[in-house]
Amino acid sequence: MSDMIKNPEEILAILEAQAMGDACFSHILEFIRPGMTEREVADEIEKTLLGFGAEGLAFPTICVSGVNTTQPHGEPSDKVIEEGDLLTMDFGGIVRGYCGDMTRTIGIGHLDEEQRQVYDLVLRAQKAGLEACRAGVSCFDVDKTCRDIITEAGYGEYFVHGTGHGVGREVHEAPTLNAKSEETLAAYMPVTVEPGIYIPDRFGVRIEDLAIITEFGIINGTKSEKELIIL
Ligand SMILES: [Mn+2]
Repeated sequence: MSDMIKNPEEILAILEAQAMGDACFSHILEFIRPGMTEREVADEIEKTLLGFGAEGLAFPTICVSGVNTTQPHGEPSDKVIEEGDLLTMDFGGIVRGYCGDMTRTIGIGHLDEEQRQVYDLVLRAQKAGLEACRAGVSCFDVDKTCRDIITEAGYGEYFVHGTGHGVGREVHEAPTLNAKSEETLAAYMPVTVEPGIYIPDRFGVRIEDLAIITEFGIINGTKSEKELIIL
């Protein structure tokens, strides 16, 4: 339990790592052009985090586009980022030993109606999940909040992973926020909220913030825009 609850020094390091992620995302929005490959963008994300002074990467950067967004843990490839693609970027740096972790999905050029609808659904679930987070709430219930919204909209079978996880020296720590969770949130636990929908052979969307639990709700360490961005 005490490992899940972080002290002020740990919380500040995590928030700093997350601020670094926000600054990186802001730079990447300026950097991305259609015609670049996933790998080029992933390399720029990693170079930017390290350039900001990250001691290392919390995990290998995920940067996937088009049909590759259907893989929640896909690796960046030489696929060219094209108009009409969704692009999912999941990344984090390490600050004073502690990990950042954020995911944003953006559109390139133009999106179709279903891509927009699924994006809005994931965003609605993600916001509801964050609102459900506070000390004393069970992790199961946070997952259920997100999962019910996605299931009621008919996409439940495509939400193929848990809602989130604790973060610390490791990017994936207790508690887990999923349908089997038995932990209860407590003040000063850092947790991610990252629902996703992955439609086979079509596209996927994931949106992830890293928040600090308090008695009254959360301190969201992730400030980046999450209304749909189309470049
Ligand atoms: Mn995560």
